Amino acid sequence: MKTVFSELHALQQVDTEFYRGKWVDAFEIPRRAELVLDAVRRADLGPVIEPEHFDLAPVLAVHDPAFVRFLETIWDDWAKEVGEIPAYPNIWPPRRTRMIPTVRPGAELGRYAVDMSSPILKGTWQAARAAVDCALTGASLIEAGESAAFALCRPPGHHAGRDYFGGYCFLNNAAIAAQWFRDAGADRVAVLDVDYHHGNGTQDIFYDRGDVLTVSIHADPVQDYPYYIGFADETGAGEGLGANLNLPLPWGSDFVSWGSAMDQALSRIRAFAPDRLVVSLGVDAFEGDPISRFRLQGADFTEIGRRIGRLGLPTLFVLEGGYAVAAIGDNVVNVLQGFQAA
Ligand code: OKP
Ligand code: ZN
Repeated sequence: MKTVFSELHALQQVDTEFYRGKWVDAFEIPRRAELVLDAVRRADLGPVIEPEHFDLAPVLAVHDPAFVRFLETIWDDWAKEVGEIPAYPNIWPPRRTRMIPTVRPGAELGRYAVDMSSPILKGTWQAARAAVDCALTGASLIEAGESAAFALCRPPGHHAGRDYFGGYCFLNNAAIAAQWFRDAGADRVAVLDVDYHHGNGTQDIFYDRGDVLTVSIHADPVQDYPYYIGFADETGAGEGLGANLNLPLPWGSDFVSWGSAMDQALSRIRAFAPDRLVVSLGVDAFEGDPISRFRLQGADFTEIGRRIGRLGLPTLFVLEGGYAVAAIGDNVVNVLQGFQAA
């Protein structure tokens, strides 16, 4: 299968992040993408191609226009007022706040950010757009007849909602691709999120829709990020009732429990009978991940790929998290090779 990759990911680069009350070495670093790319090349998975450039229409098909405009312009506004340093929120609107228009950059940041993990830099918009281009180029390969593609996206996307960003994510690459499949003629699309963290942004975007099934296997939000969403009783709303499946698991889960959650996920997807599958491929369920607490082994990722492959669906893999830099490449490639061997 082809891998779609853009060097522009490196424009999103910080040395530190605020973690448990301290500034520590950043986890979401450019090296992650470089190591995944190296592993793809070493494994001879297939050609690595540059993305085509897409206009904003597919982004605006899932994200709020004012939010998109904010992402596009906030760096300039911030840099003018504060200087060329990473833009972080330090104030948030409390509950019951009237969402009147905000003007000053600090107010804008708090309005759209859900946490402090995703600073806006000079190149953030360009990097986020390039990640979307990778996802959409992968989707268009599938539309052109390929059975699968790998969008090596960075920054990741699954925590970005209709009008918010956070968790290292700015634009929701997987959701944008899923909607693009719909607009290209697919009647039903499923998104399977295997990242350790709940795909809250993707859930948010499709929550009231019955045409896009969202399924996520993740750490129990009682214990881990994103804390406020991702519970099993969130099953969708309105037309989307029954089209969201959350499978939270406790810290320490290994592939015995993870694998049986996956079987539930897969049988739901089979019953939904989608025309296309988007996989939010985070590999931070790995035992050695520095910010996660599941216990998947390298070989388990091969089995994940194999089970996804047995669905027999045209499948777009979109990279999300995974922070054990020594293993991230192998874990991602294991999924893709498992898929191909299915
Ligand atoms: C992004 B992705 C946990 C701190 C979490 C943000 C995590 C974002 C993960 N104590 N900080 O889903 O891998
Ligand atoms: Zn994650």
